[in-house]
Amino acid sequence: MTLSLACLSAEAQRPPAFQPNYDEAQVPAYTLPDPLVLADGRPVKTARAWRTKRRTEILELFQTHVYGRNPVRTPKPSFEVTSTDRLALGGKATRKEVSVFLTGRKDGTKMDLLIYLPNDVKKPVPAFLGLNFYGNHTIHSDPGITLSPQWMRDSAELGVVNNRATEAARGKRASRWQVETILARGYALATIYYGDLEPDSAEGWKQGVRAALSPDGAKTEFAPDDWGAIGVWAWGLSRALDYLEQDREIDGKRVAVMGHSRLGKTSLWAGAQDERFAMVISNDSGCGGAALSRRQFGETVERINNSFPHWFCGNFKKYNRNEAALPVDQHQLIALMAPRPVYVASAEEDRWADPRGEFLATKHAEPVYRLFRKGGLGVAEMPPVNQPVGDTIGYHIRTGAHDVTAYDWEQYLNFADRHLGK
Ligand code: GTR
Repeated sequence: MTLSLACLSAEAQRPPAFQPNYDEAQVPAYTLPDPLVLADGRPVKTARAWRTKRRTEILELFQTHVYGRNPVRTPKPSFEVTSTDRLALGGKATRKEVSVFLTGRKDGTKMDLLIYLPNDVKKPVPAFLGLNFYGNHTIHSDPGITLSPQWMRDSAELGVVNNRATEAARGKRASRWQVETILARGYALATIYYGDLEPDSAEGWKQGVRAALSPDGAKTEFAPDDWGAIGVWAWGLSRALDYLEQDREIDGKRVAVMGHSRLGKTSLWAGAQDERFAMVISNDSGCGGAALSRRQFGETVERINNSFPHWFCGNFKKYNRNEAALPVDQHQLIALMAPRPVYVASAEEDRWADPRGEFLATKHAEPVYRLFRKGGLGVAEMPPVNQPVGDTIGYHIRTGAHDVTAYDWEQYLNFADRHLGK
C-alpha cells in the first residue's frame, strides 16, 4: 500500500515532458541587455571604449554565467607532425597529421589534428578550422587518414561498433566537409575529433582535458563558474591555432573557425575569447550558440541544461525558466567578434535551433560593428530562404534540415573570399 502510494506520487511529481514552443505568437516579450551600455550605466560611444571596457565586461559575464572560465594558466602545447603525404587525394592535396600534446608532454593528453592543404597554390594559405563529431577519418574517404582510436558513441550508420571506429566509418561525414571544394578554392582545412578533448557525456570530463589540467589531476568538484565541455572544446580550437600559426604553409592570420550545432556554439565561444581567429562561422548552433535565449523558441535554457548538464557552467542552471535574469544574451556573443567577420547560418526545418532567434542575434550585434564603421547585415528583416545577406556580419537560412551542406560551405567560401582575401 505504502509502496504503491509512493510510486503514484513519484509519477505525479515527474515534470511533464518538455513541449518546445514553435509559435511566434507565444514568444514572450523581452528586453535584451544593451551591448553598448556599461555596467555602470554609461554609454559606449567609441570603438576604443568598446575594446577597452565593454568587451571585457561582456566576456566576463559569459565566463561567469554561461560557459565558465578557463583555468588561469594552461600549459603550452607541443607538436609533432606524425605524417605528411604530398600526393594525397590524387595529387591535389597535401595531407598532414599533427599530434598536439596539450600538457606539453608527450605522455599527456593529446589531440590529433588532420590538415589538408591545396597543392599548386602560393603558400601560405588561409584555412578553415573546425571540430568534428565522429573522428577525422569521417570527413573524407581518403584511406590515408588515421582511424581515430578514441571512444565514440556507437552508431551502425556511422560505422562505430563497441565505441570504436571501424574501417566502415571512413568518409561517413564527408558531405559536411566538402574537402575538394574547399581545396579547389585555395583554402586549407584543419579538423580535430572533439572527443580528443573531452568525451561528450556528463562524466566525460574524467577522461578529458578538465581532469588532465586540474591541479591534482583528479578534481571532483567544479566551481559554479569553472569551464564546461564547450569551454574545453573551444580551448582546444585555440591550441590547434597555436599549431597553425607556426606551420609555414598556413597563414595563421587568416584562420576561420567553423562549427556545426554544439560545435557551432563552440566555434562562437572560441572566436569570442581568442581574437586571433580572423573569422567565425556558426552553422545551426541554436540555443547557447547564436540563438537569443530570451525567445525561448525551440530548445530552451532549461532543456539544454537538463539534457547536457556538462556543456555549460554551473551558474548557467540559474537561468532555467529564468532567461530574463540572464545578464547577457547571445547577440552579445556575436558582438564579441567585432570588428572581425562573423557568419551565422540557419536551416529552415531546424526550428529547434530557432532560425529567427539566430537572425535576431546577428541583427542586435550590428550596433557594435557600426562603432567600427563595419557594414552589418544590410537588411532590416530576415531574408527569404537561400538568399545570403550581409557585409561583415553574414547570415543565411537555407532550405532543409539541421546539417552542414554544400550550400552552406559555398556561402562560407564566398564570405571568406571577401574578407580573408586571396
Ligand atoms: C541537440 C541539442 C542542440 C544541438 C544538437 C547537436 O540534441 O539539443 O543544442 O547542439 O544536439 O549538437 O547536434
